[in-house]
Amino acid sequence: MLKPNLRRTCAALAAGTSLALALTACGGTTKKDVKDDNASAASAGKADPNAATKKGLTVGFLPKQVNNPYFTTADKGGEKAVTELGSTYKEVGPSSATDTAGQVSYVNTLTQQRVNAMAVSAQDPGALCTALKQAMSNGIKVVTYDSDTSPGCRNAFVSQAGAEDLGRTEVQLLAEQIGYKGEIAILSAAQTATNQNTWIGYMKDELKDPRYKDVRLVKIAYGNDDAQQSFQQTQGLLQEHPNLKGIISPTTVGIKAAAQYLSGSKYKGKVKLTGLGTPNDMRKYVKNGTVDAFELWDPAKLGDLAARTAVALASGQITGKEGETFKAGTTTYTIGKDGVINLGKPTVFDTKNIDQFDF
Ligand code: RAM
Repeated sequence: MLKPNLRRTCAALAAGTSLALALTACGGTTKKDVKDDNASAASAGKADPNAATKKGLTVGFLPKQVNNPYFTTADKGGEKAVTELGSTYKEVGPSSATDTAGQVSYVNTLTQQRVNAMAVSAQDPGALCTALKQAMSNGIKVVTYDSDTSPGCRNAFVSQAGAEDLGRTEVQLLAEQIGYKGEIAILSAAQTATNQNTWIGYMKDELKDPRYKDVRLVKIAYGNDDAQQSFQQTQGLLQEHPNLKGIISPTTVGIKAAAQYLSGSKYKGKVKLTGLGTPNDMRKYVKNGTVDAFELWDPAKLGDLAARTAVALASGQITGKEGETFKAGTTTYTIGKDGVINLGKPTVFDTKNIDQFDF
């Protein structure tokens, strides 16, 4: 934490001079700082679970991508919670999920605007680190949600569901659908996305189990959370691997584009597709027989928890250390290893239950 007069100097620098100069002058960009990215960023201060929830704060949300319906729903959940808690919500962010430089400059903008806390879904685990550390050294609380950076670059990570659970269950869902036999592929988001890469790691591990001995992962393609690129990548997968039996797409943009392609092709119902999608995007493809089952958590609840975590950090009720607890709405959450807070379990959607969901 910077001394108050240094904080003022930093604020003046950030407001009046080039941001690069301000950032260098205010620390957070040295090699030494970046070195312990794996240590938790939980501040040395002690949490006071009984501290009052502060009002009048400003909480900035910075999703991977602003025009992605998944983030629209998640951030609306965040906005509702921030407003309910008596603080001000704002959202900034790039329109492409591969605009890492854009995300860095949005972190710097929020820092310059002196928000009290920010909730960030990282496009890339490393690229944002220096800017996030800069924010934290200016007293801003940093929560990652949906897609993490390194533990040392934020105070806490609000995870949508256990990463291991998500990776393994997607393989289980697809393997069941293809009768545990045949070639499969993954259609992911950006090649640098922390969340997708973590899930893919667990998918590969799950595939090592002997019950998948006849299932072969032939390719991981990247559609960059762009509808057109994901559509073309699906087409390319089928051309390159005519015997493909199934695709896992752990991204709401990817699974929708893949479903759209399959549904209008000779592969409809023959090449199985599962992964992470929103019920509203996927309803049509479940009903027309393109998709049997897929999964997701409720993005609005993720945004809600990210907002409540940000406010709890800014109020001093938690610091992000393992074992601390705090109340978000009616639920009490315990902070786990490396400052990770888990929202809960994902829901599997199929013809039987999809009409009960509207997001
Ligand atoms: C996309 C994004 C997001 C991911 C979901 C499942 O919208 O890549 O990060 O969590 O899919």
